[in-house]
Amino acid sequence: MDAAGLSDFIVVANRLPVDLVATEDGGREWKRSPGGLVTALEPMLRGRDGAWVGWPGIADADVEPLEQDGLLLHPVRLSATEVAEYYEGFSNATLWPLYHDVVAPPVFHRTWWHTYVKINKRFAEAAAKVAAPGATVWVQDYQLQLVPAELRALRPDLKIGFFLHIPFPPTELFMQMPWRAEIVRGLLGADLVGFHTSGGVRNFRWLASRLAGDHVRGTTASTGSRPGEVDYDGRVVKVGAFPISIDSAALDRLARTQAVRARADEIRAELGNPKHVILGVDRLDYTKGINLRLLAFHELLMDGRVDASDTVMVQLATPSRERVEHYQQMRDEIELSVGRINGEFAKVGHPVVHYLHQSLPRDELAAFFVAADVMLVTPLRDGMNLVAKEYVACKYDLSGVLVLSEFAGAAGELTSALLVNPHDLDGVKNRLASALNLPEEEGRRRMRALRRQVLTHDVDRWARSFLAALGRPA
Ligand code: GDG
Repeated sequence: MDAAGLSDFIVVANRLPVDLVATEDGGREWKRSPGGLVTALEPMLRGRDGAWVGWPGIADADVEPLEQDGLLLHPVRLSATEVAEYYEGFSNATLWPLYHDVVAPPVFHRTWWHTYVKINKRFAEAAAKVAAPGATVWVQDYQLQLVPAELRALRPDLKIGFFLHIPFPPTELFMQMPWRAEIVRGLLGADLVGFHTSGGVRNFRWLASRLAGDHVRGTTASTGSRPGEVDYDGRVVKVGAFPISIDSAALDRLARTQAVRARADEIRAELGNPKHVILGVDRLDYTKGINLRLLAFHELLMDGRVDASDTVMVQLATPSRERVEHYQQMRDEIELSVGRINGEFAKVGHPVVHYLHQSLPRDELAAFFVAADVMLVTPLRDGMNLVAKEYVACKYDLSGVLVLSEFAGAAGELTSALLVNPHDLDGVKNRLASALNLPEEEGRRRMRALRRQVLTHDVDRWARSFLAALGRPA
């Protein structure tokens, strides 16, 4: 922070890195949300007069800016209606399904769009107010796609980066969006637009020349790790792929601790010491393909290819977006499947599917990763999928087999996983069956290759490469 209280490096995200939560006595307190993004950016923010602009997670909360552990937090206020229209509506019922290959039908509401525009302006104004002259501002994700252009209009002196954490959709799908040109122009307000994969880069470059037509003078493709360029409105906008990752070394260390290893043994014992433990860990979201993996498991049991007396499946499903209608329906379907499988194959005291609709502490999650023989990551579409990388980081003894959807961004890097097309149910069944019977030596060879990738490409490297491309070496 300089003498005027302005910051030199600012992250703008829908949520602050801490959540304001209601306490039992009717008060409120801050609770840290231990996301990967915070872990990655924290050292850079702290070392550089950093600030974070975001919503504190509670509607209608009037909160003054605050400093926490050397990091300045600037809360953006949202009313209950704004949360319903900008966040639950346009972000999570329009953009989320549209950007995930319309696996659920996106809902287009003009009022939601108007609120999205209004709130994006509010975030841009908040960032403009706290940025020092020439500061770097890094805008995060699909909730804030109009912020780059709004911010540039207010503060042309700033260096603006934007990163999309979810897939950028195929051009034909994006063209369904009634406000498609506005969104593309919003993103082109940045100096650098980053995606997880080269597919996202390609889609965006095509849409930029198609939709921001008159202002685009030409585009060059990205090569290797060098971002491509779009000449837009007399400026050069860089567009590149930056696959996000995790704090791999920290997770590897955590998994090796005596406490986590002992807990992993205990989990296996609690599950009845089966021969095989299959694990799924996801936010409860329809993009994650939870029901189809239950279906594949169910059919393998019915076919007699998997034996319920020596195999259990554990599905950890973190509660998510419970007020959005599609999520309620999907939860019902998943819980029906779990009940059906257990109804047919469980014994008293020995369920064959263990299902938790809960959020677990980080150490407990690491213990589940250590305990699992097969990890099933089967999204229909996923920007990256950090769970796949977390599993690999926890398998320090080279045990464990990762079954991974081709439609997760992570598949581009984790090529030694058993890759699967989640739309092909027989394919998923066969992959799961081969994962359960994989020769040990092949499993170790695959896991060694996966770990080499994950341990050398961590989230710190991701943040540094993005900021270097933006012209602000970290
Ligand atoms: C979006 C994109 C992209 C889950 N349950 C618990 C828990 N988790 C943690 C996981 C992981 C994170 O949540 C989930 O990250 P994913 O990447 O798997 O999925 P999204 O939430 O959909 O994230 C995605 C990501 O953004 C980053 O760019 O990879 O494609 O959709 O870290 O471990 N953590 C704890 N308890 C739980 O119960 N502590």
